[in-house]
Amino acid sequence: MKRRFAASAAMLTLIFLSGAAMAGAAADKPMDPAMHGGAAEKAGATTAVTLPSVSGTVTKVDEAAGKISIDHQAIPNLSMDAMTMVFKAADPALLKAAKPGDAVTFTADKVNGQLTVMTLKKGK
Ligand SMILES: [Cu+2]
Repeated sequence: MKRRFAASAAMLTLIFLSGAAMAGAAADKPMDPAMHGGAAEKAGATTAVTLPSVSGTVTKVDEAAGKISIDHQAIPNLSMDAMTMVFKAADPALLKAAKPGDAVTFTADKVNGQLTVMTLKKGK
């Protein structure tokens, strides 16, 4: 009887150890969110590249609000005709390179319901 108990205890210890090892392996899996982030970044970059370039003239820059007004040509991806309007800047750094009167080429998209300038460069 005593021997049997010792054997069972050893078995239980083994089961416990392998169980712990498996739990450790399982815990490693959720440690991979970097893979998801990488995929999302790639998808975002692809979207930006496929947006049509639009010509326009900057009429106003509001760096504090992160907004820019552009007298723009038609924007096909937004089904928008030529007009002067305010856009949000996807990156506030975009506004540092722009001032009223500048001829610019930009891309725009709807982000969280807001019309947003995604890229902006000087010249037509
Ligand atoms: Cu517009």
